[in-house]
Amino acid sequence: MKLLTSILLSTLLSIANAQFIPQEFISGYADSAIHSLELPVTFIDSIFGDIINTPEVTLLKKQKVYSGEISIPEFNQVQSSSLHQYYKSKNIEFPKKNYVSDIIENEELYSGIVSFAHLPVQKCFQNFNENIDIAIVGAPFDSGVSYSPGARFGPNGVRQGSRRLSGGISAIRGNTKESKLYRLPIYDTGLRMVDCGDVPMIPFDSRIALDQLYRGHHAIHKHNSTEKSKNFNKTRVVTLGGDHTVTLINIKSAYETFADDDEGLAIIHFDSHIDTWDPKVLGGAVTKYASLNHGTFLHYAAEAGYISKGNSVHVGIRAPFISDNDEVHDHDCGFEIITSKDVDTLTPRGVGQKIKEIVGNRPVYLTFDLDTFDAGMINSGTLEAGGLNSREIMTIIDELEGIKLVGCDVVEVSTPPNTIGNDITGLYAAQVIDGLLGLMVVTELD
Ligand SMILES: [Mn+2]
Repeated sequence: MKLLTSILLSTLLSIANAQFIPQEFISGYADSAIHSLELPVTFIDSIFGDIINTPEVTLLKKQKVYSGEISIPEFNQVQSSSLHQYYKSKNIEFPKKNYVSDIIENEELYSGIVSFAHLPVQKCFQNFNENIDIAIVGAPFDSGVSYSPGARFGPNGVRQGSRRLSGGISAIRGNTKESKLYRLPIYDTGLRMVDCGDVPMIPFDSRIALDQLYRGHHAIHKHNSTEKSKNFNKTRVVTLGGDHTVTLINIKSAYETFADDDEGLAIIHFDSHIDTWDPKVLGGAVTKYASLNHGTFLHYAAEAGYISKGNSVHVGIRAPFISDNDEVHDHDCGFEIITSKDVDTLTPRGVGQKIKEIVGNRPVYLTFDLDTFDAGMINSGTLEAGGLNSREIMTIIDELEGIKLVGCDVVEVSTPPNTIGNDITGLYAAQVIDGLLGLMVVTELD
């Protein structure tokens, strides 16, 4: 019994030792010689010493020196290295607490209140004496969608996707070294480009919402351009959609501002769908109100005389026609068709050249439905397989260098909350706008 008690007691004591007695005591806390050692300051200590030299680490270092594992000269050797001397002589001097110039001027690409490509934010619906060359504006609206909603969040999604656009020179802008786009720093040319924010659009009644957008565009078009702009007296607008219905208003306002005759604007329409559907076929069988939607707006634009017939083209078409009459009706609205498979045979540069032949010298409005991209790449209102990739699209857009672009939009950018893939969708949409801005800028410079 006595033996058993002794074993039990010694077991308990060893557990107590392991768990409750400080490590310092076990490894020689009592030895004041170790504690009184003076350690030299190393290179790493001089930079990160406050962070890494906890009491435990310091004690460990002293033990290693005391045991002879590391010698004081070895410490000194590191200390006297040139790097260490450099950092010692270049100690950070923090600015005075009232100094804020770096905070005001040096915004990082991932910080700040988000505008498109970090452009300055301007109140464009007022202060009409302030000149603007190119204005970005959001149209957060998706009440005209036949399939999947979410594009009301598109303007925000595009801006989020544009955060790494800003100054700098793209390595691949322009398709040849002879192109004026080649190495053009489009955000830094002296043209005044601003982000006007969004036109608030009510979600409950498309008629009210589209009228709000019209008045927003009309207000922006009241601004004059700066002296830097060679060919345009008025501000040109780039709209962030929004479902494709908003393009009817974008074209209407651009037509009223820039059409130089009654012939209408040449329309370049990137999309997987024709969007000229007869309203009696798509939506309008219910009410007149329902007849204007994201699949019929180009019918109405043609009916209103905004489209230059024979000078307009769809690019990327592949979705099914609804009726046998669709192609005939589309041609009556003024369009030629370049399908997504035509990109295989013509090549992207060939597609660009064909588009330029079709639009000629007409003033051009370009509208880009994000579903031109292949379904696997982005989120949009009506995704379709068999689409284009981003490099093909960038090449086609750059090939359009020289067209008279009076306005443009990127629409059907579906980036609703809590949805996977929003970052890529926004990034692709922003990249298309970057290309379109290049086309708007390149013709205005000496
Ligand atoms: Mn569309």
